This record gives sequence, C-alpha cells and structure tokens, in this order.
Amino acid sequence: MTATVGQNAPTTHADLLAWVEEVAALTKPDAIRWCDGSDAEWKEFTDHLVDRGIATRLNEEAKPNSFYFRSDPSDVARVEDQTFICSETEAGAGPTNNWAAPAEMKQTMSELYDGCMKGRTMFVVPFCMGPIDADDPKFGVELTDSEYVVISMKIMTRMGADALKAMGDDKPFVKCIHSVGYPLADGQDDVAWPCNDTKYISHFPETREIWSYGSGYGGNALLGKKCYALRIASAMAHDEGWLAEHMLILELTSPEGKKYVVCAAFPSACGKTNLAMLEPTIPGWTVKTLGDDIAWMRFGEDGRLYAVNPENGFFGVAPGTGYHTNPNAMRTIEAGNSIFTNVALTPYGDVWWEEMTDFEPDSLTDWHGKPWTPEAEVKAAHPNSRFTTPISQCPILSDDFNNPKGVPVDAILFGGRRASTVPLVAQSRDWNHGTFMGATCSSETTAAATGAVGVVRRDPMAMLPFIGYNANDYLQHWVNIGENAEADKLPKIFFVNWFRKSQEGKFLWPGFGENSRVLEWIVRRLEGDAEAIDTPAGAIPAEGSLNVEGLSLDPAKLAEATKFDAEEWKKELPLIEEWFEKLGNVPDAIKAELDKLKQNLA
Ligand code: SAT
Ligand code: MN
Repeated sequence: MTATVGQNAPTTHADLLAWVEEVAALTKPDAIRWCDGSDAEWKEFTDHLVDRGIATRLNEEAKPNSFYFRSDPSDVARVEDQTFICSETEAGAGPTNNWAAPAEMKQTMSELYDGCMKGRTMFVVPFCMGPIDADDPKFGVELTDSEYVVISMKIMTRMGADALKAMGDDKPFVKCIHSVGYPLADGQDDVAWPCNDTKYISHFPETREIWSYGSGYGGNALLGKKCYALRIASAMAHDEGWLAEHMLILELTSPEGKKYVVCAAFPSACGKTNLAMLEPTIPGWTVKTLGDDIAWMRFGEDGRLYAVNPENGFFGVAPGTGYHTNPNAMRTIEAGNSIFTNVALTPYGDVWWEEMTDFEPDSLTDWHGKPWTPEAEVKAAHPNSRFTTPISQCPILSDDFNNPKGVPVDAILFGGRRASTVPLVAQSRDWNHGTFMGATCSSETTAAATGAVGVVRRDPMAMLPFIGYNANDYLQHWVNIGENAEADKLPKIFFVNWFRKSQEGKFLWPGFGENSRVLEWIVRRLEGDAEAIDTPAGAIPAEGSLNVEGLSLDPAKLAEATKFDAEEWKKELPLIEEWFEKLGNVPDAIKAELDKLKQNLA
C-alpha cells in the first residue's frame, strides 16, 4: 500500500502523500487511484458505472454524454441532524450548529472508517475552489470510495491534474475524507447506491478538515460544495477578512451598456437558481450569470469587494425547472455532459421531472425505478432530485466567470418568501442596517419541506445550516467588514420579497423575468436616479419609480406589493426579538438596528 501511494503518486507533496497513506491504512481500500480529471477518465468511470448497472446512459440525442442515477430512497438530501461543527470549544460552533469535541468525533469516525473501503478503490480527487490562477487559490483533496462523487466533482470543481500541479510540494489544502460506509467482502456484489444508516458530516474548522461518512448524496458527499466552500470557507473568511456566502452572482447590463454585479442570498425554495439565470422582460437589459449558489467576496486593491464563484457547475433542484421558469438552465443541461439524480426516466431514455413541461408524459419510470403514469399518486421525480451540469455550458455565462480577481460587487440582495409584511424591495440605510436585514432574513415554509406550511423561519443570510462557526461571531464579522471598509466602496444592501400575497391569498407580483424590473430599480438607486420613500424598514420605491411599462398589473396590487405597513411590522418585532434571544449574543451594532426599528415604528 505504501509503495502504491508513494511511488506511483503524481505528486511530491509530502503532506498530501503522508495523509493519503494514513487514510488508506485506516480505511483499507483494495486500490488507490489518483484522479486526473481528464475526459478519458470520465469516460472510463462512466462506462464502468453503466456496465455495472449503477448508472444509466441517457439517450445520446437528447442528452449526450449524460448519466442517470437513483439513490437509495433514504439518502436523498443533506442530513442536518448529523452535520457537526467540531470546533475546539462548544462556543466556537455557536447556538445554531451541532457540536462535538474534535478528538471525540475523530475517535467515533475512525472506528467507522476502519476498513470501510474494503473491496473498493479509494479515489484521490485534487481540486481547487475558484480559478486555479487566483492569487491565493484554495485547494482541497477529497479521498472518496464513490465514483459518483468523482464524476460529480469533475463537474462541480476545477478537479484533477491541473489543481494537483498547482498545489506544488507544499501548498495548504483542505483534507476531505468521504466514504459511503459500505465495504464489500470478498465476492460480495455491490448495490446500486451504497450508503449507511449511520451518517456523519463533520467539519473541523480550526484544522480545515472535513470527514464525511455514510451518505453518497449532494452536500453530504461532494465536499467542495457546502462543506468546504461555505462551512470551512466561512471560518477561513472570518480569519482572513473576507466573506464566504450562500449567494448567486449575476451581472446586469443596462441599455446604456453599463455593467452592475449583484450577489443575492435566499433561503431554499425562493427561486435563487432562476434569478441567477434570469431573462429580463424589460427591453435593453441583459443578465449574465456567474454562479447560482456560492459567492466568495474579497477586497480588491481599490477597496471594493470582488466576488468569485468557487464552483464550476450547477447542482440544481430539477422539479420546477423548465423552459417557462428557467430556459437558460434547460439549455445548459441540454448540452449534455451532465448527471441526473432521482429524477424520472422516459421510455426514450431521457429525463423528466415535475413542471419540466406543461404536460405530463404518458409513462415514465419514477425515481424509485417503478412504472409511473399521470394517474399515479406519487411524484415521478423526488422533490430534491438534481441536475449536475457544467457551468461552462450556460449560454449566458459571464465572460468574467474565470477571472481570478472576480467581479466588483455593486449590490447585495437578501430575500425571503413572505406572504405579508416584507415589501417587494427595500434599500437599507447603510451597511449595518443591511446586515440587520440579513441577520433577520426569514422565509415561510413551503409544501416542499416536511412540517407545517407557512411558518416563518429565520435564516440569517440564508446561511443557517452553513455557518462554520458561531453565528453571533459571523454577524460580528459582517459588522467588522463594514467598519474596515470605506462606506462608499461597499456594495449597497437591499431586501426583496417576490412572494407577498393579497388578502385573497394570490401573489401580488408576477416574479420570474419581471423581477428584472426590481433589479432595474436597484441599479437606478445606485445611480441616484430612482425615487424612494424612507420607511423604518428601508427605502421603498416611490410611486411611479418602479418601471412597470408593458406590464399588465393592477396599480392597486403593485401598491400592495411594495407598501410598508407599520402595523404589520409591529407584529414582526416580537418575532425578531425571539430570534435574537435564540442567538443569545447578537452584536451590539445589530441590536442597535432593532432598537432603531422599534423607535421608528413607535
Ligand atoms: O445537497 S446540497 O447541499 O449540495 C444542495 C442543497 O441542499 O442546498
Ligand atoms: Mn444552496
């Protein structure tokens, strides 16, 4: 084993070699394979997966070079109960994360890892989050026993030989260990989706390590994504003075040809991927996308914040994605080279999911592998079924996607799904008020999740499950970023709510492409040429300042969608207070914003 690691390894990085050897000694794989991320390797792995019946090759005409997987029905989403921040102290993980002492968690997981890769190959997957030619590239290496993970990492990150080469002999990297937890005895047949009932997704923020066990799915297993690019990176960002955020990045060009960059954070089920790839309905405006999920924002030499998308692909929720909601996502997928998980399969060898088309196909194979017809009482695709697709295929990808310096951010949006209270758009007075908007970010639960519908949940900066340290320290970090920067160079912060409803329970605002009108108002505000009314909740569009030309919307509805209602906000106060009590140690600067809100409402 030692010889395999040392002599055939395509690197002389001593720390990496020693760690691979150590993990192999513990997990005891049959073989070790260093992955180079090449197309030949993709072909070899996907052929092998198809030959063993683990993946289905989709029809080449419909989805070239694309593959379909069905997970174990129990392994379909992130497992937040089993996700841990193992900081040195419990306070380090804060009131919003599960905590375990690092040594104890390592003991527990080492027992699970002992021999867990028997009968399998351990793949060594070097990757870089963000452009490899960045000033300070952020490397990682994932050791995994899942080929599904390897091919997914090829789509989602800059993975393979180039990343390994750039790591040189001694560049630091995040050590990511992943096992599905399903060793194979001699001669034992594999299953289509190996996993284990016992699952742990553990993060060690101080030592920049991630240990994952028992799941093959998405954010539990593709460790570059939420685990690294948000939880570990948020801890790095805290130490290094930047921001790692759960935000899309889009570039908006006005009819005058001026470019603006907007980053936006939304809790799940608010249409974040759709906004990232929006097709504006207003003439002369264009949107290009840089990312749909994660933004790393660092200060440039000019004192402005520059955003980079650390990822290299989209891992999007399939149901609800169609030509009517997100044509650019559809075009990205159609180019092929993609992976589909837990969607439905058509007799033609293509994929389908709810709301992809405005009709339901006559017959499908559902995500359980069972025959399905429109009469069926179950959904054909799992609500959290996914497409994994290269961002380079997105027809509206920004030219700056690979720019190692990133793009200067003009505006930050926080959003949520609220039937009442929160206006369509409001601009914060300043950075701390904007941070308060982010800290109190809330959304109503939808039928997509289990539990009661319509319950308001707080989700600070849409980061609740992704803050890799104490949430109060995270909010303080946002305040510090504002204190250490020149106010006029910082992005302006806005709050948006596409989901306000009338008394009759109907959406007041049409949403989707029409949200470009709100983006227009936002950039007009940046230019100082859109009129607003100051309210305790921020500056909202003055009558006539939101461009509704060509939109057939009842003016009374528009007024209701955009209005500030003091009575509604008075009811919001105790909810915010309750949330701050839960957090326990909210920064003074943010508490001061709550006091201001109270005074202004009185
Ligand atoms: O599974 S992921 O964490 O990658 C996606 C999500 O749940 O937001
Ligand atoms: Mn996300």
